[in-house]
Amino acid sequence: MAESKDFLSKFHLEAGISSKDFQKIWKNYDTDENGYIEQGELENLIKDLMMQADEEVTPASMQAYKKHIMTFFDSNTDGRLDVKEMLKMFPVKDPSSSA
Ligand SMILES: [Ca+2]
Ligand SMILES: [Ca+2]
Repeated sequence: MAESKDFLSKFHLEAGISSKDFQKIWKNYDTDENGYIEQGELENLIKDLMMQADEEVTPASMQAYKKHIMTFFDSNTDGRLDVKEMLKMFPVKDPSSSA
């Protein structure tokens, strides 16, 4: 995986989701509701994405995906994902209510 779009197409995210679905995803994974997806929360998200893609979840692949996501989506490199960064990972089709 060399590009962020490879990641998106692998998990069928490139087509975009509704802002409602984005809210749902966000609430689902930001379990401590602090406004950031941290490493542990990100692992849950990756696990679910991999299971959806019928991919075996191993510690090695988990590490690889985490690194990949952080490289491409953590644009301010603070080691966690905020809403803006998550929106790059889950492009929203109707951005009106997501800002
Ligand atoms: Ca959090
Ligand atoms: Ca960040």
